[in-house]
Amino acid sequence: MDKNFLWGGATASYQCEGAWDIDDKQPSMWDCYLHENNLENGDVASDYYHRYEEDIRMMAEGGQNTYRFSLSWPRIIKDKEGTVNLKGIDFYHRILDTCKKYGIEPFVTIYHWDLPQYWELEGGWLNKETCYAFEQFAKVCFEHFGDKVSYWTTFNEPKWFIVNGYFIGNYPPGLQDVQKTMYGAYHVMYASALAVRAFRVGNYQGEIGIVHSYTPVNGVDNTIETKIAMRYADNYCNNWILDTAALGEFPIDLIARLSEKYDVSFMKAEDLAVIKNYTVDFIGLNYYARTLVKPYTEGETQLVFNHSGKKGQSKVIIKDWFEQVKDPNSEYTAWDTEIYPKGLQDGLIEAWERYELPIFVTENGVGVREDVTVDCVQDDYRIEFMNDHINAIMNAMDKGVDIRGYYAWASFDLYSWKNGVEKRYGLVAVDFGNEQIRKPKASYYWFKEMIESNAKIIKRRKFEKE
Ligand code: BGP
Repeated sequence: MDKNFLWGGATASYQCEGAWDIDDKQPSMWDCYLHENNLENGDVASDYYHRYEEDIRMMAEGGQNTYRFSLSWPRIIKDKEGTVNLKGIDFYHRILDTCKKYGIEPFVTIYHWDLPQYWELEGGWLNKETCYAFEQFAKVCFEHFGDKVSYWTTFNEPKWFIVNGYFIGNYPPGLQDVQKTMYGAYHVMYASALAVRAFRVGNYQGEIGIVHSYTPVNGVDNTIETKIAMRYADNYCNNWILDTAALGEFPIDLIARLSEKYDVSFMKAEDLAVIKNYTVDFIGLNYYARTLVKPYTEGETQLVFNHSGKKGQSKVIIKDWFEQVKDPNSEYTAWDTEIYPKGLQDGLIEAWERYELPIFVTENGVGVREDVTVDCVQDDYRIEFMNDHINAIMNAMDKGVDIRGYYAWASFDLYSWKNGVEKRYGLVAVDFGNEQIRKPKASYYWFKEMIESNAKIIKRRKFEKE
């Protein structure tokens, strides 16, 4: 493991690459879903496919020493038979070589949601065949890029794409079905363990983890009812990913509860043995906000997601389990995301106590509408946000948590899924309407200075310990 703390930014293939049908890339489920529903899409996105050199150079010039990005499965594998697309392989070699040229440590996500449509047509994550296809895809990645990559993660945010795709219905394939959510969740966690197994068997260099959309759970009070609601929420939000990937076991009380109403016979002993035997080396935590809950009171399950950027629309009530509430003392973004840095500090400590694995903060950032026609976007709110969250990380490190890196979401402006491009996260502004011109924001310069000073602080701390 590299001794130096990693400071950088993150992106995902679908959100930045564009070039959606170039060089034999096949359509992903997101291409098809957005095209069919006539929604804003990532056909061009940040045109990173053609501009990656400039983007990676700017990372290095911004003092960053690492970059987290994902590999597009439909760019690398052409069909269900597993035919490798060498043009796709070449593209990622160019990325990795550019990282090397600029002294940037690559941190590679194997799957960030862009399932090939040819697998979606077979049922996608509802079909166990997809798990084995993912395993093959992971092997292709290890074989081709293994010499150039030391940090791998299997999946980005299983909770987010499974719950949104099969339970809430706001992401492809747009279903609202608990039983199917359970199949999808199970298959993804099984597929992750299969990839870890392939990594171990192949004896590749480096380490492998998983990235989770971490929302540590708080309760509105200390009553027993609230504690029970918190456990339900934690199982729903966090435990089925982290317990399973890190400890090798699905939370038993979650499975018991689900089995009262749903079929769990698809959970096979031989799959569970793979999950138990092939746990991760580290966990990646994406942190945007916590989940604040109260006990369930009445009514049907309600899951409303705010993609409009008009405040006050989101709602999460899971019948008989818990209700998510807002903290009247907190600030919220236009997309209803609470700004709560303390949640990161508490969550890091909790995750460390539970799993005792090294942690990377693999995403952290704030999405805002911004005018990027100016010379330099003065994003003080982003600076404050990052400053407070990095402080939270430092505090957790002071309490002994083994944290090894921080990735701002995002390295540069990109396509924000159902929110389009108006919800901006980048350290670098991208003027999508004006030849994709790149201009660093104030936060980019701030981050550079922060890295310089904190790199010194972290080195000193290490020195003092030794
Ligand atoms: C995470 C995803 C990213 C990114 C980010 C911001 O869940 O890993 O892909 O999009 O959240 O979310 P959004 O773009 O929906 O605001």
